[in-house]
Formats: sequence, structure tokens, C-alpha cells
Amino acid sequence: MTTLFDPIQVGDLQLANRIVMAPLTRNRALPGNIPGPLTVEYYRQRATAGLIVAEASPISPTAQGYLDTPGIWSDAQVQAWQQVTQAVHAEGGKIVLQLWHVGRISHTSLLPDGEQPVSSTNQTAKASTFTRDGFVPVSAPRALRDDEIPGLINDYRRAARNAIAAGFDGVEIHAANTYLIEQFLRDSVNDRTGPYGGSIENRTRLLLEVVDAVVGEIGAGRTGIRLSPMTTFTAPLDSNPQALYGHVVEKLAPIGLAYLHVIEGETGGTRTPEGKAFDYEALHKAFKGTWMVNNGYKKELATSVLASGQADLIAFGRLFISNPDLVRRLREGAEFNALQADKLYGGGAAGYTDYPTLA
Ligand code: 8OZ
Repeated sequence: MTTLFDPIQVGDLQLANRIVMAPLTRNRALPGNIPGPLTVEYYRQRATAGLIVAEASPISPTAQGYLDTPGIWSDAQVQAWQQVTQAVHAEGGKIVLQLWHVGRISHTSLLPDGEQPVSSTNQTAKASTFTRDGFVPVSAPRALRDDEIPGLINDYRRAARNAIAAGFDGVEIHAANTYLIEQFLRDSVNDRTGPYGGSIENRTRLLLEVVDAVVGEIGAGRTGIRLSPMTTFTAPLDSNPQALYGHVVEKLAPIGLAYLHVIEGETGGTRTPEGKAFDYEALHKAFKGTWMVNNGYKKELATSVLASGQADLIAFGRLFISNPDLVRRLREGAEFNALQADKLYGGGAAGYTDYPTLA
């Protein structure tokens, strides 16, 4: 029976165990959206994970929507990320970068020349974001023109190339949590006509073009993707999530991606939203490849899900923030450090690199 501590080949990557550090936004980048020395230390401390999915990183200046997130568009960012990947590799770890475009979840004060955010729609989200002035409502977006999509795809392509140049073992395409790609996928947000709106097939087009570009640039064996069919974070659910995400997975299955990463239930919240059943196992069966699951896993559930073959990898978020040696603690059945929830976003070493390991 498979356990958390068994190695696994994931696409081109050989992982030491099934325990993944989930992508986690921490808002500690330096000016220029550059990961600094504290970020190097933070990931180095967590390198015993089978795989680290480094935090969501904007693919271009237009792709960012929160203060002080580390980017992957500039040479200076690539050089800074090299320090992170070298530190993780020196400890024997593996690390991929999550490629992010926030779409309409942004604010003009964060964007070049005070531009409007871009999305599938010009409808404003009922959501806030974090800026220099604290939490503020997101700005009104502008619907991308169809003729702007090739430029957007190119930004993903460049970001994937940069991630490899920065020493990452691969990338995870962020198609979850109601950011840009999901703003195209869901009919609750996407009100376009033309090739990128309307039918499920059309709404899935952007995602598949992104995947195609990234895979063309770095190979399917180094490319993963994250989905969140039942997350409402900044947008309502699709009118038919099972059909939408069923189609997405059917299209992704033949590509030979390294893995598919699915958030079960409401991101960071309940795994079983009331009255909203979703058949994740149907997606898993259709995908056939390596299956990563996330959302509130503890040792017991993670162990049983791996043993029954319902998943191949378990991504832990909050537990990995407060326990740099999470792998050892899981193995030994040790206690976990408490999470300092007020230090998740922004700040310095406190609540970031100062969580203790076991003696
Ligand atoms: C928390 C705060 C800001 C961003 C996500 C990238 O939900 C995020 C995020 C999470 O995927």
C-alpha cells in the first residue's frame, strides 16, 4: 500500500515522497517583485517536501493583483529565483513555480501606468485586494480583445522559459481560485462572444492555448496544472461545474502533463460545501495521470486517500507554513506548531522563517 513516504516519478521529476508543499502567497517580495534572502531561507527550510510548488508568481506586470508578490517576467527576478532553486536543490529537494495571472482581481495602483486590470469581462468582481493602502475593492476590469490573446499567451511562454532559466524543475499553471484562466472558464464570469466565450469548448480555449504554449516551451513532463471546480472565492460557480471541468480534464488527459492538482471543495475552507456535490473521482478516472489533491488534509485522511489509490500526491498548505519539517513530523506522528494567522501576508521573518523544527 502506498504511503506518504514512498518515492514517485512525476513526469520528468523523481520525488522522494508524496508530500507536496502547496503554493502559498506570502507577500514578502522586495521592490521589483523580487524574492529576497528571507524567501530563499523559507523554501530551503521546507526542502524535505517531495515537491515544493513555489508561490503564485505573476507572469507579467499586468498579471499582478496583490502587493509584493514575486514575479517571473524580468531578468532580475530570474536571478533572484536562482538563489531559491539552488538552496532547495542543495538540500535534495524539488521545486516548481506556479505561473499566475490574476485577471480582474487587481487594482490600478498595482498595475503599470495605473492601467485597468484585464479579464474575460468588464464586470467588476465583488472582491478586495491588498495594496499599499491596505485592503481595497478591486478595480473595474477591461475585457481583453481577442487580438490581445496571443500577447497574453506569449507572456505565459516567456514565464515558463524564465522559470527553467531560474532553475525550477518545472511549472504549475494556476487555473484555479477564480483568477484569469477561471474567469474565462466559468459562465458566471465569462460574458464574451466569439472564440473565447459561449460554449464550454470556447471558454476552455484560453486554458488549452496556455497549456499548449507552456508545454511547447518546456515539455509536458515539467508542466502541471491546478484547478478548483467548487471554489467561489471571487466568483460564483459555473452553471455546470461537472460538465465544464469534465471537458477540461478530457482535453488535458492526452497531453501527458506531469500532474493535475485539484483543490477539493472551497479553497482554504470546507471540503464539502453544502448542497454542492462534485465528483472528483470522475475527473481522476478521466485524467489517468498523476493526481495531486489539496485542502485541509491531515495525516489520517492523506494516508487513507493514498492507500486507496484515490490520489498520488497530497499538497499541504497551512501545515507547511507553520512546520518547516512537516515531512519528519508526519513520519514521527509529532505535534504541529500552531499557525500565526496574522503573519500570513506581508511582513518579515516573523511567522515566515522562524517556525521551529523538532529538536
Ligand atoms: C491568498 C491571498 C492572495 C492570493 C490563490 C494566489 O488563492 C492565491 C492567493 C491566496 O491562489
